[in-house]
Amino acid sequence: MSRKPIIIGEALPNMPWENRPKGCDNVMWRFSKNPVIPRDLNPTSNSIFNSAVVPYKGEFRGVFRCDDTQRFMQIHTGKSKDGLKWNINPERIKFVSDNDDPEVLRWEYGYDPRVVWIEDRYYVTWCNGYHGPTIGIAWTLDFETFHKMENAFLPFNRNGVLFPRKINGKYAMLSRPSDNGHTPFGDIYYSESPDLEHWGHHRYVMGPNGGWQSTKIGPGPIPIETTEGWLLIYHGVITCCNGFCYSAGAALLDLDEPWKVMYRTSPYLISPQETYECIGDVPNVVFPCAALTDAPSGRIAIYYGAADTVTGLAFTQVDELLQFVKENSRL
Ligand code: BMA
Repeated sequence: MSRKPIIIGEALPNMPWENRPKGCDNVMWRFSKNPVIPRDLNPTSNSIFNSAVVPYKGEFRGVFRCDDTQRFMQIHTGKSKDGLKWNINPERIKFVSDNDDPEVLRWEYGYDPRVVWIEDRYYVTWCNGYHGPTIGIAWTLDFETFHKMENAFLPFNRNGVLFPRKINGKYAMLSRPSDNGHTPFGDIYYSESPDLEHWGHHRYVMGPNGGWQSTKIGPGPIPIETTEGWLLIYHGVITCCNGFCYSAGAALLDLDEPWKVMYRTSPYLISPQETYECIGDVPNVVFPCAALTDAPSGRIAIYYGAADTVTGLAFTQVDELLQFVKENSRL
């Protein structure tokens, strides 16, 4: 069946994919061989989750959240031919700085990376420890040398997610201002920058919205450009007797003014239900950080952290997802 192209992007025919299983009518479905990355892929890892994957020269590269067996939070680079079998460097990324500034190179911890190609290089953003969590940025061409740049914001902030192109001539980023702990609140904001160093023109995008997204929300993978707007997959948290529970939904943002939300899902798209999502170091967490897309077929593959322990894959089809977001929206 040929589909109308909706994703504005490249073809990626070799991306991981599995058709929706028979008898399943969910708009998003899981990979049958989840978890795709086990917690102990590296002997030095306690857990590998909340990680980012991108296409690279016909293969795949990624930046992975690997908490080590001291339970220190680190980010590691990894490579894969098929996006499924990964070779993750057992050593954390050791950054260089273009002007050798020790303050820029200072390292406390890093977690929840996102990776995006903008114009001529890959950029990594992550939650970077600098007297509290804030948004770190680095660039790389080869996933071997990573050039650390200035932090985007003051602490405390998490979930910095760059858009894949400039918007109105400026780099653009979503983020989620937070506190220094487990943050019982959280709204998504939009910021822009002429140079990826100086950020301003902050705009409110959206906040908690009841049910699975009643405590806090945060942006997930790099927004996907579609003919109908930016497709943003995001996480939402509800506080239960047992603590936080993380699910994921989607929103459609205006292409030119992405702080304007046109639709957002009232039901979740995926919530912790499989054993590997419900049992782990932090039970009941699905936390998407990356999406691969194939524009001609409209396929989307989402990498998500499960129970802060392993990495899973889920799939959806852009036309069906957009229809679901519109038909099940509550702003
Ligand atoms: C958030 C972040 C995520 C984590 C989630 C659930 O605050 O630390 O890395 O997946 O909590 O523990």
